[in-house]
Amino acid sequence: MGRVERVMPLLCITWLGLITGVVGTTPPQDCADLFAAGTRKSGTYTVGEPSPYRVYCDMTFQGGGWTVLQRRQDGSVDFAKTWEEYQQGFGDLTGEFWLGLDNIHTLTTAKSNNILQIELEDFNGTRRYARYSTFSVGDASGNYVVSISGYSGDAGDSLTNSGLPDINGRMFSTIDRDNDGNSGANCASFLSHGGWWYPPSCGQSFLNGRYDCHQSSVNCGAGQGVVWSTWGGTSYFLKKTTIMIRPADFTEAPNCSGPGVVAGAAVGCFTGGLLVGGAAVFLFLRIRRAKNGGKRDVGDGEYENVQHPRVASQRPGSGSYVEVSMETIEPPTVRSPQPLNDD
Ligand SMILES: [Ca+2]
Repeated sequence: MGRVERVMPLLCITWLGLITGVVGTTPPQDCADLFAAGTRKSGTYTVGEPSPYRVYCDMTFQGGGWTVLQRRQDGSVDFAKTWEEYQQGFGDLTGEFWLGLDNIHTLTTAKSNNILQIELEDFNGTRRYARYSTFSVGDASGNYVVSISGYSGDAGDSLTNSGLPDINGRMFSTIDRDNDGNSGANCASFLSHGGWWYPPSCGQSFLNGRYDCHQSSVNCGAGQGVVWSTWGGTSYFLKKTTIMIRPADFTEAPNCSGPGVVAGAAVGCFTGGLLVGGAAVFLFLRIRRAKNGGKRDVGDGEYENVQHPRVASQRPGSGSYVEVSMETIEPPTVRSPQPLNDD
């Protein structure tokens, strides 16, 4: 058996084993893991180990793999919720929702670092965004302290402006749990009614604020609605918000890990192995035949000519052949010396 024939099956088995081990047995921790495993359709999926939970994955936005933490779009869900509700999450994953602080903590600590992407849209249909290069949320025992930095975007930085508005290092607060840095009030109940990481000034961003503030019939004060103050100020109420994360080291996976692709690759690998193996066997036999003067080994140290006129007409060599070719070649006759005629 040729070297290639021996190596190809080993390569195939190793490759398939790696794919099966990495993709088939590792539970997805977030939407990026699902993307790496071949999922390309946006929607709700189960992630998490050892306690699974449902998330919404955006698999098309800027390369996909995004796990959505929050969405506002039509005011169908009231965000004036309690501490416990913000811990556990609320709303509809296919509509408006808050994923929940415990899940956000799990998500943001499962990977070494995550990018935070905030997509905003006003009532004119204009879109802007803010991106932060680091983002994580602590656990319940520390009131879900947020670590955030590295702004870029075109909506302005309403989260980590230096000074009082900076939410980095702040605990989470709700209408019934005042962990904010403002000693005179509870920012959540005083302003937006939504849960958030409020700094001492109560901040510049209220993405969980009251949704109905944009209506002229509703009397809202500054900072009470859905606000990103570096875009239009604290009374410019927005229509849509999406908060999502993705691991910082996320790279768009090559199309070689999906279940269908794995099956295709396995078939391709098997077919390729057959082709290479067949070619090697063919070459091997050709070389052996050439070495045996074009004759096929029929065992017991005997050879027979193949059915090929050029080979069959070759001059017979010395040795014991069983000639079954197109022409039977007689061994050279040795003329016996003629007896001398004594006559
Ligand atoms: Ca307070």
